[in-house]
Amino acid sequence: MPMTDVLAAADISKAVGAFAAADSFNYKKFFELVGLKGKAKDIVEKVFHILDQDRSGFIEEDELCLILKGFTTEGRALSAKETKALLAAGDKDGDGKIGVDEFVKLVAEC
Ligand SMILES: [Ca+2]
Repeated sequence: MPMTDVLAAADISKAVGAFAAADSFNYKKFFELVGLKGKAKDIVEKVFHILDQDRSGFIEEDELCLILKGFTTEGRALSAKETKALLAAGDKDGDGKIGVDEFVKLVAEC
């Protein structure tokens, strides 16, 4: 499923564009701009499953690094620092990856 089936293309473009500068990524602001803030759980879960590109049931560090590309091919890869910070924010149980429930919680924090 393309991300544009779930979120508006204009919002995705705006959100990804807002963090084009290196090390500028702010997940709270990003999830707000992309239109995920306040969305129903099933919508957030759909987004999670799109970002889980290998369908492992988790967003691992390599997928997290490419989270912006998961929204649009025009997105940049996150830096190692940004990826670690996002993982630290989302990985509530400390297993080194983000599960669907953790992702829902992370978005709800925005
Ligand atoms: Ca995965």
